[in-house]
Amino acid sequence: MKKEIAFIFDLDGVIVDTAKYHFLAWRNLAKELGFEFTQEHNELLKGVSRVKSLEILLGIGNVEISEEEKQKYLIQKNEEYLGFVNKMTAEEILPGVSNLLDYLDSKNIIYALGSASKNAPLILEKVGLYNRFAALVDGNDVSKAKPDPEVFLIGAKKLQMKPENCVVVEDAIAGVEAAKLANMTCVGIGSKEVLGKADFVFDDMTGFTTEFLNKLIN
Ligand code: B16
Ligand code: MG
Repeated sequence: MKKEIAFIFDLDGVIVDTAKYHFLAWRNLAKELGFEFTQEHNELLKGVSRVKSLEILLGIGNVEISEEEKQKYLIQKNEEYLGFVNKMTAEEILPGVSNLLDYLDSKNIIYALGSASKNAPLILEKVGLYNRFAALVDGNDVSKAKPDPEVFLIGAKKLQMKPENCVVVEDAIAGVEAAKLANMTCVGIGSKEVLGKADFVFDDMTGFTTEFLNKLIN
């Protein structure tokens, strides 16, 4: 086991904002099922797996459908979502991310991805970040969704780092809980009121100043 620090990044809401594309695809599905799906409703799906997201959406609309229909709608929603993902470019990398990755590279600090998304590898490829991560853990690798710590523990293992030496960057409550259950330091991206369990909270990724990073590392 190496001693030094490593980072594990969530994807949606941290590296890129794919929530807006999830929203458009889920909203269209809700429309088809006969009810309205709002931005507020979309907040409930952040960091949540695709299958669980559909369950929440159906609950919002008070709609009951068969297992077969659920499978059909999951495919339909993902196909629409992929239509947006396929148009993504490096311009969609959130402010602060590239500077942070450059800083980590300059200090030889390794980093992994820890995302609930099964589309994570494709998204990273689209925005040109795929080759920069030392390890990827996505929705295809986990059997238990956040807030279970599995995704981050697999990430630490792949990086050959002890959990307590890992820093997770997360925008969802479930993700912050998962990081703390994994015994990792957690930086929350979003509002302090929502992500209160994180060790540090920044409004966005530009919060990673050199001063903060130097303090964290030393
Ligand atoms: P997919 P993260 C999560 O990504 C999203 O926040 C969540 O809204 C989505 O349902 C989930 O990925 C699954 O995505 O349908 O692409 O497998 O925040 O964990 O990077
Ligand atoms: Mg997220």
